[in-house]
Amino acid sequence: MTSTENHLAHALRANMRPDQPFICGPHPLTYGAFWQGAERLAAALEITPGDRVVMQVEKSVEALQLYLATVLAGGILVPLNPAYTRSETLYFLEDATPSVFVTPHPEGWPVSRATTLEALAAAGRSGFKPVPRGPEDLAAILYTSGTTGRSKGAMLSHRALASNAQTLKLAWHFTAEDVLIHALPVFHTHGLFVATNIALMAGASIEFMPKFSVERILEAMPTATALMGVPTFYTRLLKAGGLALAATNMRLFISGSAPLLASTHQEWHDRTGHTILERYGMTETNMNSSNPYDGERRAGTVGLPLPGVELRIDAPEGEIGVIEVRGDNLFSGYWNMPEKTAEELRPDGWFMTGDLGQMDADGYLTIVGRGKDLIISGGFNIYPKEVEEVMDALPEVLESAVIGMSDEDLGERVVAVVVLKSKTSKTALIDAAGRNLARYKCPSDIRFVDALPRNTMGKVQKNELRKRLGDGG
Ligand code: MCA
Ligand code: AMP
Repeated sequence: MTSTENHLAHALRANMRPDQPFICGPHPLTYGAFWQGAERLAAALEITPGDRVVMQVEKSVEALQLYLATVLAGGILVPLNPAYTRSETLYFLEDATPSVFVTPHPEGWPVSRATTLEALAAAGRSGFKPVPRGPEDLAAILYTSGTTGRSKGAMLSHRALASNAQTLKLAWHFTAEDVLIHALPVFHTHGLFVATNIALMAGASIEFMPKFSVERILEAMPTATALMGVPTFYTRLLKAGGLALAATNMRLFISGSAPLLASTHQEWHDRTGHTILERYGMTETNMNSSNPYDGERRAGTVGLPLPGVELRIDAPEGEIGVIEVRGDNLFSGYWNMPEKTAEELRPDGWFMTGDLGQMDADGYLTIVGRGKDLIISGGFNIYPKEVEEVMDALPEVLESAVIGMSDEDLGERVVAVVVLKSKTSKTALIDAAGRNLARYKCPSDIRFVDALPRNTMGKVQKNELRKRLGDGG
């Protein structure tokens, strides 16, 4: 490619055939029509290269087109979960300072331009020429919560996104013959980049679902080839009748974003005859490791480093340590946070993930825990610190500690352990927290205690709390 091209758009369009269906199902759309729609939106954005476009909309094909429109126009996409409260959204708007904020409710935001997706589509024009962008230019900023409670914007370049999609397309054998069931949200790496970029790059089709539904996935499977999901997808599908028959002609089931229990892996194999392929990634790194397509897919492991990705454990051979990653897949730093970037991304290119891992003699990586205080509920990440700050600000609360407790459906669920200043009820506290926190971050349960267990340094002992509350620890 030459420098006159748009690096990511060029890579994603390399295999596209205009007449091939990109979206299949009840509202089909060809590749040609899909990209034309993206070009029309790109014209309507009226941005200059490097401008941020914040997208906070429900999942739709048009949302995917807005992602690509931003890329084509040389902008930087900032996707946000529509479940965020106003105060959460304001933080992102103030940090990202977008030129355009796309939202169904454009009134009353402190931004230069807020508009709906429908208004943008109506203002679209054909004949837009992609803006040239090189590999190191940014294509997206994805916010990922921080252990300090402040979300960090991971800056993702055209190079990082294009190279990871290419690696995964090859590693997982995606071709134009594939039909991928897309039931993930599109404001995270998993649904936006892993699923969408691979399908585009392979010229494959997508069975597009606005949200996860066991029934719709079972209906789609007989004419589809692949599914990408978080472990909750698989545990919920395992509860359904007719799974084995529906899955007969599928070629690939991929799981990631949270640990897949070895028992789920085994049960899936027993019920369907298929072996789930588990992989490991992060917003900052895209995908790092994957179980092999052809070789042994080992339950409880996240497989081998992907081609072009270096993985190492910061510990003596075979022991548990922090997982470090280096490669073209990596982000370019945290937006507006040079100190944070310097702490986690070293000048020699190694990024410290904060995940604790162990590598066996064959090179298979197992994630054994997290060095960072993080809860993963149904594939959504929740940083306890952020929830604790909201709980502690409530007038009835003296102090709180937020922990993840095992949950059969979501893997982990958020529980707040609270020391009260004055009398109140669990539901009143949960409702009050919900005014400032997206629902998925709100505690599903509150446990009242007289004091929080602390070590000699004064740090709350969360493992001890989990044990006391009957969750192993
Ligand atoms: C929904 N709710 C949740 C969650 N999802 N609560 C806790 N944890 C969750 N994950 C709450 C809602 O706020 C709502 O609460 C109620 O459950 C019903 O909401 P609904 O949307 O109908 O729920 P659902 O359809 O059952 O959703 C469960 C889900 C979904 C399908 C597991 O959470 C999901 O799609 N998760 C995937 C997340 C994902 O893509 N993660 C990738 C990020 P109320 O009733 O109180 O209003 S990680 C990533 O990208 C990295 C790089 C990687 O490696 O992939
Ligand atoms: P995110 O905030 O979306 O970037 O979440 C990334 C985190 O999800 C990683 O740092 C891991 O802790 C976790 N994760 C992703 N994939 C897996 C997996 N297959 N097994 C266990 N944890 C995972």
